[in-house]
Amino acid sequence: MTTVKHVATTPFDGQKPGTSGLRKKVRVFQQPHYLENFVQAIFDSIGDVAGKTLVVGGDGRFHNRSAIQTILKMAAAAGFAKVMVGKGGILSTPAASCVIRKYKTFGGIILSASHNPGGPDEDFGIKYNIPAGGPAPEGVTEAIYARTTEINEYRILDVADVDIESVGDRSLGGMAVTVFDPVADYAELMGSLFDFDAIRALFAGGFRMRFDAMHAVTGPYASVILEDILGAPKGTVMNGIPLEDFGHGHPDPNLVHAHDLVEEMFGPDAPDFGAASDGDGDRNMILGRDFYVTPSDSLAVLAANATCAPGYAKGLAGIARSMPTSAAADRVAAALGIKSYETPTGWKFFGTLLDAGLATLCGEESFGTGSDHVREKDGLWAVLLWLNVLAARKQPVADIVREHWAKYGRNVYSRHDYEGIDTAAANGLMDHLRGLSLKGQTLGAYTVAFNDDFAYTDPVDGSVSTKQGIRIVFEDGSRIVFRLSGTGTEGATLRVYIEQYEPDPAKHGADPQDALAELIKIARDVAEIEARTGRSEPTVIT
Ligand code: G16
Repeated sequence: MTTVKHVATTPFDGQKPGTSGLRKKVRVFQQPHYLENFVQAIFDSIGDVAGKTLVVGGDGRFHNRSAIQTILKMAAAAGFAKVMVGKGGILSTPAASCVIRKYKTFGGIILSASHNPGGPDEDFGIKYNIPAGGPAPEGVTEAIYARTTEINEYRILDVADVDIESVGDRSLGGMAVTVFDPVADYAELMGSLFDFDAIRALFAGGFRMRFDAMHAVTGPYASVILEDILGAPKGTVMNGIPLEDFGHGHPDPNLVHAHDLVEEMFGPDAPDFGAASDGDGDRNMILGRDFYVTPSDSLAVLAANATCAPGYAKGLAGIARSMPTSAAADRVAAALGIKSYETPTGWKFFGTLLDAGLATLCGEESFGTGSDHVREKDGLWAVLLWLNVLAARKQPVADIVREHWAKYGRNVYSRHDYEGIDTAAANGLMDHLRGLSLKGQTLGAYTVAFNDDFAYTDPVDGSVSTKQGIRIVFEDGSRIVFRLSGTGTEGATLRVYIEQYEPDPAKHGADPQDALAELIKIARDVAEIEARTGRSEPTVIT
C-alpha cells in the first residue's frame, strides 16, 4: 500500500518567483524540503487539483530528473489524476505550453533556469504555467510566494521512483503517469502554421543553415523538424544533444555565448542562415551571412512578412512588445493599421492580450519572439517563420532587413549589461534614477521629453504593475531605459537599453555602438554607473 507522508517543514526565505519563476543555485534547491516547500505552495495556491492532469518537464539540466521524481510523488499525494511527463524529463518551454493547451490540462510545471548555465554548481529553476499554457500571472505567483512564507507541511507519496526514460503509461500510487514523446505534438503544431513544402524546397535547392542548440533542450526538436521533416542536411543542427551542464556552455543565444555559430556565420563560406536557441528553447537568435538581426528588428521583420506563412495568412490582430524592446515593431503595426502594445518585461504580460485576441505576434529584446499559437515565446517557431519568409522572398537575410529599414526607418538599438554587480549598489543606482526630474533638460545633443518609472495597466484585466524600468525619453524619440534583471541568480544585473530612430538609409550601415555613442555616454553619466558599481564597461553588449 502506498502511503502519503505528511512532512513537517518551515519556510525558506526568498522563494519569491522572479521574471520567470523561482531561479536559484542547484545547491539551494538541493537543501532538504526546499523544492518540496515550493511545489506544495504551488499546489496549495492553484485551486482544487483533485482529478486533474498536470504536465511536467524541463530543459534537461542537472537536477531535472530528481526534481521530476519529487514533483510526481507530490502530485500523487495532492490528488492529481494524471501527470504527463516528457520522455527523459525533456520538454521545451514552448512545447510544454503546446501540450498544456492541446490536452487541456490543469497547467504544468516547467523546470528550467532558461539561458543560465547548468550543473551542480550552477542554476536551476521551477515555474508553474496556467491552463491557458502561459506563465502564471503576477496574482498567482504572489499567492504562491505568500504560501511559501507560512508553509508548515508538505505531502509526498512514499514510493520508489517511476520510469520516465521510455514512452508509456505507468501508475504511481493510483495516479496515472504518461511518459510521452516531447517532440511530436510540437512538430505537428509547427506543421500546421508554416509552409513546410516551401521550406523543404528551399533546402532541396541548396540553401545552407546552421542551428546551434547549445547542448540544450531544442536539440531533439530541431533535429526532427529541420533535418528529418524539412530535409536539411544532417549536421545542420550543431550541439544537438542535451547535456546536464550544456557542455560547460552558457546556453544563451547571443553574440557572446553562441560563439561557435557566430564565428561560422561571420567566417569564410558562411551558410545562408544561422540560428540558436537557449536552455529551454524559448529564446532565439537570428543571423544571416555576415549579418546579425537584433531581436527587436526580428520581431518587426517577422510582423511585416508574417502573411507568407499559412498560419498567419489572414493577417495580424495586433503586435505586442515589452517596453525595453525597440519601437521598430510599432512602425510595422502603424503601417498595417493594427494596434501595438507596450508591456513590462516578462512573457506573462502578453498572455491576456493573446487570450483576448488583441495581439497575434509578441516579442522582446531579450531574444524572445512568439505568437498566439502557444503562450510562451518560442525559439524554433521564430526560426521556422524566418525560414518561411526566406523561402517566400528568396533573398538573403541581410537584404530583407536592409529593405525593411529603408521602408520603415531603422530603430538603432543596443543593450549593455553589467552582470554580477553588488545588489545594494544596483538598487542605489535605480533609486538615484527614480529621484531625477529631467524633463526639459538638455543632455548632450538631446533634450529630455520625459523620464519616468514605467507602469502598466493591463488593458484586458485592469491589473497594474509598477516599477518596471526607468525611461528617459528624448524629444526626437530616442530613449535610454534602465532596469535590473529579474532572472539572475548572483548579485544584480543592470541592463541599459539605448535606442535612436534613424530615418536616413544612408546612415543605416553604421555600427550601432558608433551611432549610439553619445546616448551611451549620457546613460553612463546620468546613472553614475562607474561611480556606483565600479564598472567602466558592460559585461555583455548585444
Ligand atoms: C525571462 C522571461 C522573458 C523576459 C526575460 C527578461 O526570460 O521569460 O519574458 O524578457 O526573462 O530577463 P531579465 O529580467 O533578466 O532581463 P527567460 O528566457 O529567462 O525565461
